[in-house]
Amino acid sequence: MGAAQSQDEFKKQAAEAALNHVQGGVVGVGTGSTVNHFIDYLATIKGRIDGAVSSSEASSKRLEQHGIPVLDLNSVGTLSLYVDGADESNQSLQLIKGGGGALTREKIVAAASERFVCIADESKLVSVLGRFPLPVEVIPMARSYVARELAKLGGNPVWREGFTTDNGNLILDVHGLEIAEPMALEQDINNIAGVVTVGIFALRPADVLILGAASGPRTVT
Ligand code: ABF
Repeated sequence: MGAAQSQDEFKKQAAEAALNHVQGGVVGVGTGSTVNHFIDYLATIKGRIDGAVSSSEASSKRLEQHGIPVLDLNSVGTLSLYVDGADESNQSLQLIKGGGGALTREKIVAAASERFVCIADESKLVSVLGRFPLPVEVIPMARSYVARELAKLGGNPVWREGFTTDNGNLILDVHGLEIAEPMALEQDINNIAGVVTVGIFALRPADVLILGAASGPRTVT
């Protein structure tokens, strides 16, 4: 089996294992290829849930294609469960997210959920966050200003040209960071005028990390 094929198998493993956390009600659903597998598995038990709150237009479309009702977060209040992927996780379940560009709505739904179950293949577990370029969603008119401020923090920001988020904003991907203090950096970047969301999920980390691997799925808490 090729590396890419096995990575996808590991994503499926984690996605399927996340079904064990579904206790009915309304489920918060993230974005990305691992979550796409979760949505497909969720469809096999859709009679046991009332619907989903989605973190992106892409996930909403996939949910609706399976006949799973997509509900407005404003109408459902606190969710008991949020399932989403990540680009990186450290051992404290602090994450880098946003490779798929959905970080703002992902962070909102994660914040509104009691339990955040992160699903990933084992390659996403790292000792120090930052090898994956850090996504930062910015208001278009502030792109250059925010880029200058991010450079002052030691990063090399690159505009994700040609990409607009579901919220009509732009993304800067910040290369060259070694994020030894994820919570501090999340707060520092949050405070830059023009930043909508930074893809560090440390102030609100995942509660459970399910990693797919050759030896089978394992849970980190
Ligand atoms: C999403 O999942 C994004 O925040 C993150 O970039 C992505 C990971 O993608 P994949 O599951 O395709 O590796 O939540």
